[in-house]
Amino acid sequence: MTDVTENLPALKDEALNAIAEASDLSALDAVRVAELGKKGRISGLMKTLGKMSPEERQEMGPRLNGLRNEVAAAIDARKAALETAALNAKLESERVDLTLPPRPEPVGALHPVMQVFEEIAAIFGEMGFAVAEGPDIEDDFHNFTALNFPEGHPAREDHDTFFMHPDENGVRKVLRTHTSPVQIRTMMSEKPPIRVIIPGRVYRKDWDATHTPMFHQVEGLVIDKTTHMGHLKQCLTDFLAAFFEVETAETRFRPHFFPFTEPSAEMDVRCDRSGDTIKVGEGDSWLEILGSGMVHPNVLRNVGLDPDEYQGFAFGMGVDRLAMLKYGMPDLRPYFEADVDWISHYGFKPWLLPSLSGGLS
Ligand code: 2U9
Repeated sequence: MTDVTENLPALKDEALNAIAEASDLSALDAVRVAELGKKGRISGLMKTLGKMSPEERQEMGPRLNGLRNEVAAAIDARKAALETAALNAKLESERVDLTLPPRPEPVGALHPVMQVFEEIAAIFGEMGFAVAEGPDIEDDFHNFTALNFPEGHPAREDHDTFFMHPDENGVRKVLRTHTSPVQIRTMMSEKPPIRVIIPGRVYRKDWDATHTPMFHQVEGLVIDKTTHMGHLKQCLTDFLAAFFEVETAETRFRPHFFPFTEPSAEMDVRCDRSGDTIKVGEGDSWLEILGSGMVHPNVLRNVGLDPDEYQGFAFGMGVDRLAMLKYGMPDLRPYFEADVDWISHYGFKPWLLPSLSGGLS
């Protein structure tokens, strides 16, 4: 035991010197391992405590503990000093030169369809609507059955709709053909009053000059006890004036049919087509702009709402076409071509979020 006792001061000096001389974090860690690691020198001495007589242990225990703590504290202090030095060196080498000219303008921009999504959300947000979202891959119940689509409706055919391969039970999921399943999900999970809009991608087997197999919709839903067709008309008329950034818009309903609304109506907006671009809010022409109606009693029943107590309206609009109309884009195809020239011409700065007070576009 005398050996160890006599050597302890030398061992301590050696360890503290090695710590002081460690010039970086990895050298310091090597000292830590050599002294305090599992097979380290001080750890080895600690292990000898078990074999000592009680009297020896009483003396050596506190001395060895003290040594270990002192060395550990010296390592911690050196580590903090080295870390501070490393950080300072890094800050020094990474100093920002504010006199450098800015980088060239980025060519990327927000796609007009995304801009129009933001604009529509800003307008309806101001009217008290929340935004809801749901999955692109849906089941038959949410996409068709709950929405009062009869068996044998053309949209249920492979010809019009993308179906996934059947699962182990033979059940086929579907790429949603509209965002309406999200309204079903909302009505099943939230209590009226409900005011939501749903922006999203939808999929149909259409592919020609004016149709793409994936396109973008915004749908909306209001459910309470008193909302009627008059509210529907004013809500959408106000929306169109705000969207096309005109004082007032004039609209008219044309009777239509959808399985999920009764009565159903398409809405036209007064416009001027005499020049190169369509001007909303003036002129002698009408432009078909969106579809709408009062939520069908069967749809309310399907989500567990009593149609004698609750009622409301729904609407849907194609966002790709709205973007073409508002921003004078003549062709739908470049939307999906990732053409840098096109996006830098028609795109928007992503940090300029549209708002009614700050300006939509
Ligand atoms: C529920 C109840 C009713 C959503 C509606 C339309 C009318 C409509 C089209 C516009 C152009 C789709 O993109 S488009 O081809 N949509 O005309 N959509 S009412 O009605 C609903 C939705 C959900 C539960």
